[in-house]
Amino acid sequence: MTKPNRRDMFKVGAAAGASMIAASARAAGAPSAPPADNAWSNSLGHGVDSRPYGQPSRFEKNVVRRYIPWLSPTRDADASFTPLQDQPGIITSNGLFFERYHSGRPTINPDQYRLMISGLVRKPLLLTLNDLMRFPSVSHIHFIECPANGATEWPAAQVNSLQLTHGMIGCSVWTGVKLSTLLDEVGVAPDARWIVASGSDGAHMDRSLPLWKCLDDCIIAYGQNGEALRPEQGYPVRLVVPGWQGNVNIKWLRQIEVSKIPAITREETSEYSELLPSGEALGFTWVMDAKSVITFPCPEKPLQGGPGFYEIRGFAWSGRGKVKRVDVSVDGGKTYRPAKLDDPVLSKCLTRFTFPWQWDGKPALIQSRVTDETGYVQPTIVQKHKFWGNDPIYENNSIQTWQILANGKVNNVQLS
Ligand SMILES: Nc1nc2c(c(=O)[nH]1)N[C@H]1C(S)=C(S)[C@@H](COP(=O)(O)O)O[C@H]1N2
Ligand SMILES: [Mo]
Repeated sequence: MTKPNRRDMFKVGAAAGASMIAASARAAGAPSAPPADNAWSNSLGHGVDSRPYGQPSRFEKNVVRRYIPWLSPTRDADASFTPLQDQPGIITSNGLFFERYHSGRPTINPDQYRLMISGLVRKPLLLTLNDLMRFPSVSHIHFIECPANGATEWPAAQVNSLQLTHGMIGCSVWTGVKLSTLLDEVGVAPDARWIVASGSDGAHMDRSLPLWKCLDDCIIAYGQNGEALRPEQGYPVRLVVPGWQGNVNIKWLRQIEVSKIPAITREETSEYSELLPSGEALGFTWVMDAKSVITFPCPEKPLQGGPGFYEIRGFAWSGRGKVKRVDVSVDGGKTYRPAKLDDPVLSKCLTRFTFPWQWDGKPALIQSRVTDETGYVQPTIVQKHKFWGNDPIYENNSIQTWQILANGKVNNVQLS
């Protein structure tokens, strides 16, 4: 192999750089001097005692969770959405992680917090938060997605916003104790097959989970992205069930009961089962199937600066494991080319992808399509409708189409 000389590399870099710079940046011309001093360069800044708990720049004040006013009659039984259009990497900031409450967010004093592990066990436990923290711990990055993410988009493209069509997902570093460690400690009876996890909010939300999943990768989490769980996410303790529907990730966790059979609650049978066109109903749907979405450009982030180079960016994820590949189409799904996956690519975790695009300034239909490590390929909405019918609520993981207009604006559209 011949070694490229420095001058050649510089030339290649310069050529590639020039072609990548958008028209607006070129218009500014070659620099003749460094940027002028502004007020912030001519005075002392704020001291280290001015903000014991940090805040985003005040210029980022529009980057907030949002909700859809018509989705629910009350805010304490509602959802707010993560602003994915402003999330640069795979980690969702704690203050921006979507919220889903069935009866509002309780305020729990950690000194009074107790977690009970009971049922078909040799030695039931009642743990304080400190007791819990003494167990061997793990720290893993996983997404949590509500299966109602994208619900408004089942019948048609209804909401012109990435945040509101895809924002019921967040991805965090969850730190805590593996549920298997605690189940080991209490000694599960040989005939036990299920657990019921319940929360201490007003809804006392509870969910049944098969024991095998609990012994596999579930975490009783108290840490989130370098600090304690936020109250929104279940402070002081939540259950994290990697890759499975958001609703089983019980927040404000107060009890794990081991049993032989699942406790069928009203919600599990009426809300989280799906009636299929065949007349049959899917009872337990747990795993979040693979999904991807382009986060730039999107309705909130149009193309600014005319034709030229743009990096298409997005996220892909799968509840069944790792993302294997992402393909991007700029012609409404007629042809696809592979996107680049950004490290790290982790199991049941957001994966970032990028795709270089020379936009010719003409209208375009852009899409991303993920394939996960099991070989599952993200379906189109037409394929989804065939199996699920036209008006389900949950599990809309269909390919998203963004329509780029000649002026750079972006619309949410559905192709039939
Ligand atoms: N105790 C309790 N746990 C709960 C809920 C709740 O209302 N109460 N909502 C569930 C639902 S439906 C989802 S999608 C996730 C949302 O997690 P997040 O609010 O941290 O985003 O929490 C789940 N855990
Ligand atoms: Mo949910």
